[in-house]
Amino acid sequence: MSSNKQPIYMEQTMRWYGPNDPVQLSDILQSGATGIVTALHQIPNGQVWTREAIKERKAIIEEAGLTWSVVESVPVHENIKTRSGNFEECIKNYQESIRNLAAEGVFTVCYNFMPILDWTRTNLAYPMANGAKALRFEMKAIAAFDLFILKRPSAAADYSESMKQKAKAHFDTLSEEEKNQLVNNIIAGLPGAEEGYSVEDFQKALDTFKGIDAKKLGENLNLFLDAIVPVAEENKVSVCIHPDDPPFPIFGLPRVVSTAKDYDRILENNNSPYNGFTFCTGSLGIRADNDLPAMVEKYGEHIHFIHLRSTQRDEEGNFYEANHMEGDVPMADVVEEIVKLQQKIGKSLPMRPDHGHQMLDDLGKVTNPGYSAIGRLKGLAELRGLEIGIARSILKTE
Ligand code: DNO
Repeated sequence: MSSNKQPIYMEQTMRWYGPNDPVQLSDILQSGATGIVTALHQIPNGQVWTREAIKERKAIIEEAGLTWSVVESVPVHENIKTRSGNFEECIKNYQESIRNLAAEGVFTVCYNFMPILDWTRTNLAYPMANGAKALRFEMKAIAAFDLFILKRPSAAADYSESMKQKAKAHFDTLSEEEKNQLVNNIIAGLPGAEEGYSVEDFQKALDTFKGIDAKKLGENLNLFLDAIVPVAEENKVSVCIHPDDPPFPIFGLPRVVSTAKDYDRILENNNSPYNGFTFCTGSLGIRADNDLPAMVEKYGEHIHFIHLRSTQRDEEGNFYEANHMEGDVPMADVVEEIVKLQQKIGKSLPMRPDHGHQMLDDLGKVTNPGYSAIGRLKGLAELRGLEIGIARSILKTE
């Protein structure tokens, strides 16, 4: 990098849940973001995203002065994950959606391969010392739901004796209302999850994964990619898998996108430049064994989309969403690697400040958990400054 060269910065984006999102496109414009991350949430999982539907959404975004940068997500139907029922038709439809997105000029597609539940939290309003509210995942609440509400047949084997005791003690303190709230938080579907379940349906859904361990699910992911990546290549679409959130098994379900080893397996099977990752620091950062800056360095050319947020974990597997610059994620080190990567590949990568605390005026509003405006705006402002500072200092020293 020579000192008179302009640094390449990340493309700043924000997630927007579509016309029903309480955060409007005009609000996002004021945040300074230029890109939108969205999905056609109205289309049921497994069905084709038509060119008309894509075009219509794109026009709304462009009218507001923004660009549709990334799809998050084209959801992967559960039948694809279990390779049962009409999975072949679902895969064909997925291929068609990729073609249609490319035809309408949208070239980055995020997805995940988490069985049944997308991201999961137990508390959506965990109070911070300063009065803001954060999302939290608490193991004893998960265990209480699993053991005493869901009563999953093999649940007892999945928790230590001391966790079972904690879960029981916790469960006994919960009012009926709090129990319902916990059930809702865990299985009714957080924003973007697309599917929600009742307790009964949830157990039925779990049963469809009987006999599918991590090895099998990893194979099913590879088979899905065998069908998808060639279509992505043909249409110059980058497909980028989001890591598991949390990145460890829950409710006996297998996990296959939680570690660097998982990344290796995904690339070994389909080593295409169009096959890559949504690098989510908040999800990956829950595991102390994930070295995030090293992962950016190693997998950089396969990172097509970035979620920047931080989490604070403890030994027991509990975590909450910390301020973007605090918690366990070494944010400055991660951003430094991203800055270097972008100069190396000569490309700006789309990034969104992921989640944010519910704070200030947003405390009195109905918001999508994790996706209120002000907390994300604060995160974006901090990340923008961090990136500029790092890029300028690297330019000066090289
Ligand atoms: C949560 C998000 C997830 C994620 C999907 C990706 O805030 O990170 O909803 O978008 O799992 O497919």
